Amino acid sequence: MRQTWRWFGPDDKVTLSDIRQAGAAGIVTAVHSIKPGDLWPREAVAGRKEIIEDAGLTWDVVESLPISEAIRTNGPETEAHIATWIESMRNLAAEGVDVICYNFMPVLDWTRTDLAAPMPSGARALRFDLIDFAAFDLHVLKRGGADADYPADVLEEAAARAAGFTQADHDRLTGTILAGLPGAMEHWTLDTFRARLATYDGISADALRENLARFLRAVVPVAEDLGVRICCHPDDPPWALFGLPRIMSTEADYRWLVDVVPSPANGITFCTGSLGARGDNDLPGMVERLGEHIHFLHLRNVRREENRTPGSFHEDEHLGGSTDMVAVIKAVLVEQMRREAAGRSDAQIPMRPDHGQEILTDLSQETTPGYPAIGRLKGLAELRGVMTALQHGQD
Ligand code: DNO
Repeated sequence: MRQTWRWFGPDDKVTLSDIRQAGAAGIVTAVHSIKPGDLWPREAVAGRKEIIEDAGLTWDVVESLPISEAIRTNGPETEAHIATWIESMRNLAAEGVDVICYNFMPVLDWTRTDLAAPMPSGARALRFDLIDFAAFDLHVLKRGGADADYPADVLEEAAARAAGFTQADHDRLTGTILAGLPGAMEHWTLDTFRARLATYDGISADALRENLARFLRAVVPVAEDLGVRICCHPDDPPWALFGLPRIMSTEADYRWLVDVVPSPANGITFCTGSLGARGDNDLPGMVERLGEHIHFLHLRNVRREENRTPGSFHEDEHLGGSTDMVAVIKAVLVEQMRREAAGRSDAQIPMRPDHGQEILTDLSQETTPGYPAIGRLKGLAELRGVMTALQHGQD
């Protein structure tokens, strides 16, 4: 596996030098200042690449080249935005950046209810609490029809919790859910968020799937010509939120993705943290069955706090949590051997330690939620240890 690290650009408090010291060889980044739908000019890509290479690293993966809401909803600007996305992809390919991650989550990217949940060790972790989330949806946002989306016991607990909410609780939850996380394309207020939700009225999961298929039919043939591999990130968490359709949550969803436009260019960002929040996703099995399509790996572990979907979970240590990380890594190594035997040039799959708990000096430093230096360094070191041990004596 190629060890990479997500870097948020020159303003990131975790520097390229820090990243080299952590032992990563590759960088995962984006030109974050350009908004979805706009072009990534070749000079912007080249400039970013130069900074990375000057630090002795390589730019291995784009995360993310964002998909505009117009493309997701098949709005009037769809065709123009798809054409621009393809142009940006050409500019990336011209600079030698050939793995591009994207996602197809409507409105919100990843979602948590707590950015600093205390762990017994003293660490702090990201957490999704289903009751807080439902309390927000039902009693703060007051979304029409929301009560049909939760079982009776969740409705009851959420009502009790919301009854005890102070204004500060409202504000904290609103900030965390609607504006707290990197990757979010826009920062919402309750009103702007309600208006955006309404743009999905009448867009079923099937309609959203068709919008993704339209995008793929246009993009994948060009990607294939350019030697670029695009890879869709799963929904996080992997189920419908706020009544919005979500279509990249399960093995069946990914099977659909790779079959709808079959091509070596059309693949998967396999995020163990996102997919692992569902107990019915068999992660090592998914790597075995879908492995040839995996172009990028996010390795992270969540601890499911209850045995239901949707449910509460928190981000555990990389080798802790509910997912058998060693089994996942073993399955990836088998896939890499298959690729080597087949002579594939992408035998080494880029991986990054995804997220990390805040520990040690992270606790006194303001970093991007989920992306502290030391927690990720520890995650990468543990994952590297597993890879090294499993490969020992095999070369
Ligand atoms: C969170 C991330 C997401 C992800 C994008 C991919 O840490 O995994 O923001 O980068 O959804 O497009």
